[in-house]
Amino acid sequence: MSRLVVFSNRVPLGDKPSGGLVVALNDTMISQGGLWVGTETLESAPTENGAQLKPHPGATFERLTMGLTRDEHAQYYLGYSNSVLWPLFHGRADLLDVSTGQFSTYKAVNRRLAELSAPHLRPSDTIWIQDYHLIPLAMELRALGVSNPIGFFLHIPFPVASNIRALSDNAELLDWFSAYDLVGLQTQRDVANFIGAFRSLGHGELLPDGRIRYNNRFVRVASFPIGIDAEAFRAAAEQSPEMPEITTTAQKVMVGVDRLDYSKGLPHRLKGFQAFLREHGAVSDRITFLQIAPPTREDVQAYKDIRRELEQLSGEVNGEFGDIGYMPVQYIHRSIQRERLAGLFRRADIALVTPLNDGMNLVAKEYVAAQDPEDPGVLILSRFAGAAEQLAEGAILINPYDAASISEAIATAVAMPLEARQARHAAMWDQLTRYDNDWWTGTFLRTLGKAALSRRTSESFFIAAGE
Ligand code: ADQ
Repeated sequence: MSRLVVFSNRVPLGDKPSGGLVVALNDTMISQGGLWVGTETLESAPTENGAQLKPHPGATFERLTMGLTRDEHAQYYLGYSNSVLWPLFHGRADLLDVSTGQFSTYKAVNRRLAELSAPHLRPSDTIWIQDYHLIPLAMELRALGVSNPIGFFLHIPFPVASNIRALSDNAELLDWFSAYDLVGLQTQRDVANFIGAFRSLGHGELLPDGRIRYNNRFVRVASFPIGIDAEAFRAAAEQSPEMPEITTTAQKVMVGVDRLDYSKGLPHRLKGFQAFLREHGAVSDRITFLQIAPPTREDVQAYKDIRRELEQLSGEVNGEFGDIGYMPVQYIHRSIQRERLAGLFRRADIALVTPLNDGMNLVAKEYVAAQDPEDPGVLILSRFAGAAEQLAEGAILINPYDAASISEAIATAVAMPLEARQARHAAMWDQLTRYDNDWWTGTFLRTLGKAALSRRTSESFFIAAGE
């Protein structure tokens, strides 16, 4: 059997992995073994580049990391990855923060990672590269003669062509993607954007079999919505301890859990709750809205701004509607353990998930998985989350830009009868268990195997035909 080699910016080094990508792949690596390669920012030698990969023994699979200097961390990770690609791919070209050196460092880090990893690869390996930090990696590996099947999965949305035009070097982006055998995206919407970008920016040709031909390279693109281990999350929720945080006089608890990121629509969420309290507060049961939002990427200005805005808004809502013994918004600014998170989800009557743009949104899936099927809570979900393609039948879909839409959804959720809640939950549970984490990895890797075979056949045909 072929060995699986995963590349991602971060490799799980502690015992408890966190973050959607790492959680999803960690289970696969534990069950089938393999090699996981990533980066790590060096603390001790800030001016030295890592000259070789560092092994991290102690897991059931092999782990190797490449050290990044402080400067590389600033230019490659905080810079090009998170101040250019992240806002651009989330449709926020207005937040692009381009500065000199980012683009060349981003490419240089990818090149060095390819050079240091190539000697560790075997001819029969299947290579799976993850997310926007490492888009050029396949092209760099190919340049070193690596001809293994190489797949890529993008965890965030794929942007429309007009947004890609905001990248000065957008032609290179298409070159990078075309070095893969298979590009996996979260949704059908992303696949349409990907094909559109190749057609309008790069004169790519869509072949009848669904592949894109671009500069005589062949890349297959398809959607593989990332899943969770729903049964395991449900079991964790059943066994989870009580949640002291939600001891409250309110009769209903509504929850939100997100990294503190501008793509998650957190201010919109609070404005929607504020609209609900203004419209329905007097007649409805008291609701506490518990928002857990640990900070991330705090060195990036846009993240400092969103934190300030959110603190101000929650103070405003509490000032307007708070009472002795009742605080409408509880805003917790830290991470909590997955087991406790599962218990919190199960206890919450409503989840409010309002991203302005999101690849998938695993919190929405985890909330559904954690529910008691006999007495489930209600999911309110933005139509801009990738998860909305799968969960439309069971969730209340909202437009996060419209506070009245959120307010009405909360009112509907509060009043929803048991039977309707059960039926909606059953529809979503069916999707979660059908398209779970094993489905995601298994389907992607099978499709990659076939795509690599057909690429070899087509490319040798074009070489033979002298094209
Ligand atoms: P994220 O943007 O990080 O992921 P999400 O899909 O919601 O968003 O995954 C976050 C993960 O972190 C979830 O498993 C959640 O439980 C956990 N988490 C969040 N806040 C937490 C907290 N306060 N304490 C503990 N755990 C917390 C990116 C993309 C998404 C895509 C995933 C996976 O942006 O669109 O769904 O990758 O592909």
